[in-house]
Amino acid sequence: MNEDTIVAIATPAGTGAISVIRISGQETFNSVDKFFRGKKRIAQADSHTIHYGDFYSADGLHIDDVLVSVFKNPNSYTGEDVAEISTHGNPIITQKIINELISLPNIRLAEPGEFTKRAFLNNRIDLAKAEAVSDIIAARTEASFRGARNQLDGLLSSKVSELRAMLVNLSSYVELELDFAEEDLHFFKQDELLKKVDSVIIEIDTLLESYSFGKIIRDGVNVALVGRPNVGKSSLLNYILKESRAIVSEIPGTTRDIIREEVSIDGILFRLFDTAGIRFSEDVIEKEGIIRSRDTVFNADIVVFLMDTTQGEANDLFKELMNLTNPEKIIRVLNKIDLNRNCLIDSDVRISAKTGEGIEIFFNKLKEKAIGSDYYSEKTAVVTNLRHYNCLRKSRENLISARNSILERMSGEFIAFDLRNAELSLAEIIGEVTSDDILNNIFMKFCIGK
Ligand SMILES: Nc1nc2c(ncn2[C@@H]2O[C@H](COP(=O)(O)OP(=O)(O)OP(=O)(O)O)[C@@H](O)[C@H]2O)c(=O)[nH]1
Ligand SMILES: [Mg+2]
Repeated sequence: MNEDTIVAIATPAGTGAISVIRISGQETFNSVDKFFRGKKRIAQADSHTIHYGDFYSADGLHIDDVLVSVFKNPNSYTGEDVAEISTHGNPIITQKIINELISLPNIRLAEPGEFTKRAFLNNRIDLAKAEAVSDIIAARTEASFRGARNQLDGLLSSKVSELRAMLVNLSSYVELELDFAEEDLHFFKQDELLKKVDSVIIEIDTLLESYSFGKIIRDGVNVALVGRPNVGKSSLLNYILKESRAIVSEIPGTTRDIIREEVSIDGILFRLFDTAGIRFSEDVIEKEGIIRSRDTVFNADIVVFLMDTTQGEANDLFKELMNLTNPEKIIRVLNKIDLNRNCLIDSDVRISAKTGEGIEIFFNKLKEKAIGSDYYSEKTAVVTNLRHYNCLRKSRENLISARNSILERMSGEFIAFDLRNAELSLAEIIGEVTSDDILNNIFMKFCIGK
């Protein structure tokens, strides 16, 4: 059990209809009772009940009428005694109440993520799920919310547990065999053992592959809009945003700085970067803008190469882009088809940023590049977190090493050692083996009160 009782505001700072203050730890109910006057003492209340009453300061000032929700250990979010005080949504009130509470001994302000950290330490949730709590709060699009929900529902955790069980089973057979080495007893033939290790590797590979998709649903996709001056990059940005965000003019070289805006298309977050048109220029400011355009291309997940029906094909620029980025990332878009429908310039999609023609097809191309074919279903475990990805890679390396030991007919000790390490790397994902450093690093990124 943790020594300290912790308190924090759990709702956003500022005014609202209601604010909630959350308290967790051994002193929770006694502390609240020092200031709360209701029909009964909170310490005597049943778990999962709500109590109306008044909250007074230590020197007898009426602060607010409040509702106190009671959750007794172990059936609470943290696994400890928890109370949630609902007040009128004013920071003056919540600040006063929190100040009164932390004036008591053994009660202090919570650190970021400390409630969830306690939930993890008290085995209320595993580490992957705890991390999903922070993702679910941070999710800004439908897809990232779905990904986090999927993880909080335990899809990744149960897949990982399943693989761990397979490995534990396997290494125990190998170890058992060692015990009977002198009697030359074999539970598995070499190829059988190999097959079992391979089946785990295949499952891990599927999870590893889901990461590129998982990263996109979690963090969004960076899209660079590039091309020669005047092809309509800023017009396209404005059309997508449905607002006149960037300056558009018939003068080539209008955009100088990178303009960055976010848009959600079918639940996926796209971060659009409108850039300066790339051409030879003597203008210092424009030149700097063009350097930035190239940087943006370099860092983009998708590069939209814009051409227009009134200018040539810009083959030289296209070649340059192919050197700056993976050609797979490029979508060639022909703009201004309203001006010349019979234009013969080759492209992946033809649009008009003026009339909106072809934009839906363009969106489909964007989604296709971002997430590929939709192999993902709500019921598949998806890896969205770099830490999990690295644990899976480590586990895979250990399995490859186990595989080599089997092929080289090494002693079972080596095989068992690798299998055990592969299993431990998986255990790290759900937090069965972790260091304090890893934990602190994870929960530091949470918001206070969660
Ligand atoms: N008819 C027509 N005009 C367009 C279309 N898209 C853009 N324009 C016009 O083309 C001109 C240039 O558009 P911008 O959006 O400023 O072009 P840009 O690529 O951002 O140009 P720079 O910032 O200078 O590199 C403007 O006069 C736009 O109104 C289109 O689809 N059809
Ligand atoms: Mg522009």
